Amino acid sequence: MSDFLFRKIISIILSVSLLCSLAGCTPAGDAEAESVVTPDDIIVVGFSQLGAESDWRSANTESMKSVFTKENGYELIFEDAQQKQTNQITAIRSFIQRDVDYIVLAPVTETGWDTVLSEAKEAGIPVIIVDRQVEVSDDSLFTCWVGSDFELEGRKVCMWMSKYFAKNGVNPSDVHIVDIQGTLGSTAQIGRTKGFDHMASLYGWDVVTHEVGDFTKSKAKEAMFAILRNYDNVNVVYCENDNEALGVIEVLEASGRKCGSNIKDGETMVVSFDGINKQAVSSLVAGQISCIGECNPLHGPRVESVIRKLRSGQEPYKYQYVNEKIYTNSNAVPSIMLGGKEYGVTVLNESDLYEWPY
Ligand code: GYE
Repeated sequence: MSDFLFRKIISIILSVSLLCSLAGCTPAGDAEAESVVTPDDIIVVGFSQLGAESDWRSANTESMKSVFTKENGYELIFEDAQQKQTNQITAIRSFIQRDVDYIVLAPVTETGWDTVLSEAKEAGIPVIIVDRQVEVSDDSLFTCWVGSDFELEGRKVCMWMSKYFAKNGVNPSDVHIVDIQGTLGSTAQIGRTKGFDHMASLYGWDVVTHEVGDFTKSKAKEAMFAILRNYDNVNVVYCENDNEALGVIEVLEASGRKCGSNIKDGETMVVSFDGINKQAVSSLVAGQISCIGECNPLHGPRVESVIRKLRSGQEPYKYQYVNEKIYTNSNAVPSIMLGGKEYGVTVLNESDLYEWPY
């Protein structure tokens, strides 16, 4: 190569590098040096979330999204099914097509999962179930489940009510209670209704009716309107989540009733589950809601710990239950005993609202 040509090539390379550094780009050679995490290191997680029907659901989604980030070494593919199982099945099939490393499923209802989970198993992709459970013919179709004991939640809230009534001289036969149920067929609804039916029968309460509230404020309002049109003796409303409780309170107060714990003096007691919605927790502190069974939505870290265990060759527990509290505004019932275990009751007040974690 002539000396002139060599100098020409060098000057072209130098000017391209200069232009690149001015424009902020780096020549291919440097790009490798800058990328600390290679695509092979990224763990791809497909998450099928059932919807966005409640504050609990939003907190659950946020918990997952805040854990499965690029900074933590993940790529999260998030699909919101808008309460439709068919959308969840489609999402799982797309995860299989994309050959993700893990599938996380928050199932809208318990049944109808065998086929698509068999396809995931066939593809060798572990499936982690969160929140509600799946009813399948072969439990090897999912690796493990993380969530709440919903029947225990229901029994705890009912036992709190029973002790509260006893403390305040209310006869069980004077309790005329309705159940505003969550999404029919979901584990949370099945468990909370089962806990309610068992304890109400045990205590001898008058169960006036069950109506579907679908875990939403609007549906719960419709249900409460229908109940007030058809019955005039209801004095306790068991809501299967906070969003329902807020709708129920609106309807009760619009009909001239006072929501509170003193049913002997004509108030209507409202109890609920979750403890996420700030307005609901404020209503508890104000006395409109008498008791909330905590339902913890923060499953992101729990799911990540399962994935870490699987990647280190450990086998996670098949069913992982979270511990949960009972919230109230009164120290009349400091604790309850269920199945030989004592559960403390947490009394909330104004100051707790300022640091409420959701
Ligand atoms: O209680 C409710 C949500 O499955 C535990 O679903 C969850 C329930 C929760 O819509 O707010």
